[in-house]
Amino acid sequence: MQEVKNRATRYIELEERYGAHNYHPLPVVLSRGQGVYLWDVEGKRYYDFLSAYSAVNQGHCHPRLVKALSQQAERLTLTSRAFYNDQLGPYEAFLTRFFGYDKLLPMNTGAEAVETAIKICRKWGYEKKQIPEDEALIVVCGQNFHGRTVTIISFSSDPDAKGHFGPYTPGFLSIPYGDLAAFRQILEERAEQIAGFLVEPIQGEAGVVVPPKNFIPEAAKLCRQHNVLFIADEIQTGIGRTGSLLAVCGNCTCEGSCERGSTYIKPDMLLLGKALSGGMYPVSAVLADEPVMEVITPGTHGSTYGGNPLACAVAVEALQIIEDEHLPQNARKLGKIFREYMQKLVDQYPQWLKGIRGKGLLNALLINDSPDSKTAWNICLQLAENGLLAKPTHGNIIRFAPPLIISEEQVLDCCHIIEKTISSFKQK
Ligand code: IF1
Repeated sequence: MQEVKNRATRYIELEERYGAHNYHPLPVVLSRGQGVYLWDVEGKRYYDFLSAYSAVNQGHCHPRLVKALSQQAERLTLTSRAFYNDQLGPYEAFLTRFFGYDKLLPMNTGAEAVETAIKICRKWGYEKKQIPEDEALIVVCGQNFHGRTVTIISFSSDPDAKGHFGPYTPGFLSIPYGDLAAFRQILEERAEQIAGFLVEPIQGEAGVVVPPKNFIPEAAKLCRQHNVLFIADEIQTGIGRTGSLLAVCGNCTCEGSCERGSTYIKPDMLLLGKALSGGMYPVSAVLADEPVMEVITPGTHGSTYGGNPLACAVAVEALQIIEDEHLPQNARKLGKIFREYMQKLVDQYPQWLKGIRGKGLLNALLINDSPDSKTAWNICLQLAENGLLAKPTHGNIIRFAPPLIISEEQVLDCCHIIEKTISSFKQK
C-alpha cells in the first residue's frame, strides 16, 4: 500500500517540479477512464462529476469513439488544408445539417473558435454593415469566460485571467449578464458601430449562472433589429449538456428531442468545441450561414490542424452518439432528479449549503461560506475520498457536470455520496 501511495505522490511531484503552475488540481492522479468512472493510479474508482469541463459528455473512452479514432488514425491523420481530404467534406455536410447552418469553419480549441468568430464578426461589420475601418465593436457580458488568448482575456472581468497580460485588444463593450435594459441602451446609443453580441447561454465559469428566461431570446431579437450578429458560445453548454442539443433552444417545448421550439432564435454564429469530440481530441467549429461566412476568403484565416481527417472522423461519431443515445433527453431528466435531491440537502444543511442551480446536467451547488474560504475545497477533498470528483469554482461554488451517459441509478448513488459527505462534513 505504501508503495502504490508513493506512486501517486511521485506523479504530483513531477508536475510540481517540471510543469508551469497554471492550475491547482485536487491531489488525485488518474490513469484510466470508462463511461462515468475514473480510476487513479492506486486503482481507486471515482464518479467523474467534471467531465473535463463538459468535454466528455459521451463518457470516457466511449467504445465507438475509440474505434472511430483508431480506425482513422491508421489511415490518415493530417493533410493540412493545402489539399482536400475525404473526411472534411462529409463532416461539414453532416454538421451543417445537424445544426441547421449553411457553412462550417473548422478549428481545434474553444478559444480558437471564439477568436475565429470575432474575426468573422469584425470583417462582416466592415464589409456588410459598412462600419468605418477599425471602429467595429463587439458587446460581451460581465463575468464571461470564452478562453485564454490575449484578445479574449482583454474583455474578461476576472483579474486572475487578465492581470499583467496587457496591452489589451480594444473593441469590446461589456453589459451585466442578463441585463436586457443595458443591452437595449448600448444598442440605441451605438448600434451603427456594433457588429456583434458574444454570449454564453449559461455562464459556466462564472458558476453556472442561468440568465432570466427571456434574456437570450430577447437579446437575439434586439440583435436582429439592430443588424448585430448574435454569437452564441455553446462550447460548454452545447451538445446535450443542458438538456437540449443547444442551450439556446433550451426554452423550447421539445423535451430534449431538439426539434427547434418556438422560442428558439438561431444564432448568427454558433461556436462549438469540447464535447464535439467527446474528449478524444481538440475539435472546435464556427457555424454560420452564407451571408456571414462568405466574408472569409482564401488566405484570410486558417489553422494547420483545423479540419484534419482524424478530428472530422471523431466529431461525426461523437455527435452520432449524442443522437443515438438520446443524451440531451437523459441530461434533462436526470438533471431534474439531481437538483431536486440537492435542494433537499440545501434545506437540510443550511450551515454548509446555500443553494443549487443549473440546467440539465450542468449544475452548481453553492456553499454557504465566503469565496475566500476553504470550505468548498475541503468538501471536494472529502467527496474525492468518498469516490466522486468535482472541483470548486470561485472559491465557494462546486460545479457538478457528470458525463451525459450517466444512469438514474448512478445519479442517485452520487446523490447519496454527496449527502454522506455533507452530513458528516466538519470544518478543519
Ligand atoms: C481553463 C471554466 C469550464 C468555455 C467557453 C470557450 C472556452 C471555454 C464557454 C475555451 C473553456 C474552460 C477551459 C478551462 C476551464 C474551463 C471552464 F472553468 F473556466 F469555466 F469549462 F468550466 N468558451 N472552458 O467554457 O475553450 O480553449 O479551453 O478549448 O481554461 O482552465 P478551450
